Amino acid sequence: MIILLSLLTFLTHSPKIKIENAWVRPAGKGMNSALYFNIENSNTKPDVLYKVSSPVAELVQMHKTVETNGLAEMKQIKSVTIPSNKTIEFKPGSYHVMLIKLKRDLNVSQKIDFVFYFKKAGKINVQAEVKGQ
Ligand SMILES: [Cu+2]
Repeated sequence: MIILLSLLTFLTHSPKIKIENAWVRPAGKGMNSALYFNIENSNTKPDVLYKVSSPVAELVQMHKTVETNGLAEMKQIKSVTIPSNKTIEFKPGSYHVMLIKLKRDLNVSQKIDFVFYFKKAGKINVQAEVKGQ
């Protein structure tokens, strides 16, 4: 019975891709902001995040901050591969999702909706909280 129940639990919620600790920097309308989170892939195969969308910004891009000659620079990236059984962190100074030209103010403690697009897992809805640093 216990084995059967565990199996059912495993089959019904096998969240292969989990997005956790999603947060957004507060910023005013017309400004830019950034979204940070962790992606955990508990699949046996890698998956690829290739797009993030949100109704709050005119443009949403994936970026990576890289250091060239001691200067931090942001580069747009087309996709991020999440290896099997690994967690990738989107955090300040590294990968982030750039929210360009906000359509509204993002105030602390508001919840903002995003859609993440993965090659294998498909669309995943994510809610991120606006947090002061
Ligand atoms: Cu950026």
